[in-house]
Amino acid sequence: MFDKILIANRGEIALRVLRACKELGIATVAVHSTADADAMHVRLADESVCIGPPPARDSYLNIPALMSACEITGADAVHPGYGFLSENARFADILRDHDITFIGPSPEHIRLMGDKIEAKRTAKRLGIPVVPGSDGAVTDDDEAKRVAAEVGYPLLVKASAGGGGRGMKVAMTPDALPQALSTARAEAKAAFGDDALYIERYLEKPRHIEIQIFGDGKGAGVHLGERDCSLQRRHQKVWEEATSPGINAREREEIGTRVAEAVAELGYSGAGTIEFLYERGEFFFIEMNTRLQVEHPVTEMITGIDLVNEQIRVASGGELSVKQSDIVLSGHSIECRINAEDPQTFQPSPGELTYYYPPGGPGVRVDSALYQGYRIPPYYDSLIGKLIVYGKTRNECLMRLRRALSEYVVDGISTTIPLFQRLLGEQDIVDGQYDIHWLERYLADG
Ligand code: MV4
Repeated sequence: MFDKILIANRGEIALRVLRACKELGIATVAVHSTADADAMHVRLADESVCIGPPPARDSYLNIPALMSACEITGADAVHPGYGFLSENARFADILRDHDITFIGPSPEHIRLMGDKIEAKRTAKRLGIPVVPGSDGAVTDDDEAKRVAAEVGYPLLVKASAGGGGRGMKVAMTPDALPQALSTARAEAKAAFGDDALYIERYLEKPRHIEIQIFGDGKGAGVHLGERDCSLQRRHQKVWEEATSPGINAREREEIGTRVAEAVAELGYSGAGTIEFLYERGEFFFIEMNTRLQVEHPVTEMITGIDLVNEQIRVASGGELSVKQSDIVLSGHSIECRINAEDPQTFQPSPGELTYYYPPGGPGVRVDSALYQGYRIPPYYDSLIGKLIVYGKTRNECLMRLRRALSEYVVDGISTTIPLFQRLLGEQDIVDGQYDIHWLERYLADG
């Protein structure tokens, strides 16, 4: 097992990782920018190192500064959290070259899944259903036209280096294809320095369902059920739940088994998420994420498994604590992302927390690094906490969520708490009847 882990992140996820380390008896190193000197993850860590000025590219994304922090503290492993360097294969390479363990999959698996065309080809080879579309990259407009005619319209042009909604263009009809291709190609070139594109049939009203997986890197693979992340705005998830109210036990078992077999076959190590679009009883692979995700707690709540503890065990060469038959999904969990934003306009709202009172009681978990008097800096993303509730049934979960939101007091800044109170008054939400466009339609209609 590791002696000392450096946590290359900030905010609630740095604290989440720190908690797992403490429970394992592993010493912790926090890193922080000058803007985060007063942050909770710094206060609670055994040691801390300032790694640069506020902009993330100069601090949390600054690989030389992080390597120096490892060197001076003698950390033997790095946990990247999510975002920042969590899916940076070069960072994983450099750590490997310095005999420091990256708590995550191999750089090869990160690289493979970062290339969306290669990821899709791999998924297909492993027997995972994919969205019908081009077989790999489309290199010129004539080829694109031929493929498009077979795939059918509407279709979507995607950037191989994209992901998370970046570099996508819809073409509703053949007339719109040339424009979609040239815009997508120019944007991909500018944003990623890679203009490889591929084509997929456009699914019009799917749900976004992702499956949590784990591999031990030695041929074992398990799944921990799915999360429904359809409620999002501008590709930012807002509300996530496990299990999905949109699929049944047979569908869950079937896709889960398929995915776990693929993970084993791939020799994947650590936590990962396989993302699907789900429409009319069918799953279609879109991407794989090779990191711990923001919404991992809902899976922890319904499985009783500590995902960060498992990541650390596996990265240190241990085995998973569970086999597939030990994993039982029980009850229901919902996560609301609490952002420091105006709940109507979504404008960021940094500033000082003049009063802070988080909810508690049965089935309530708050993952945040907030405390009364803390000043939320303006430099980073606006996620300041996650309210996670658990219930034996979805209905109990909704009742608890309503209750927990009514207790939650955050003064001095605006938060998205009122948005969740509004959502709980909507029949579609109560019924679990929503797709990936539901929230944006709701917000547009006032
Ligand atoms: C799609 C799609 C419809 N059809 N692919 C957006 C994020 C990226 N991970 C994939 N995305 C989509 N891919 C096909 N073939 C619709 C989306 C999409 C979406 C997906 C998940 C959650 C929210 C979304 C919002 C808009 C579009």
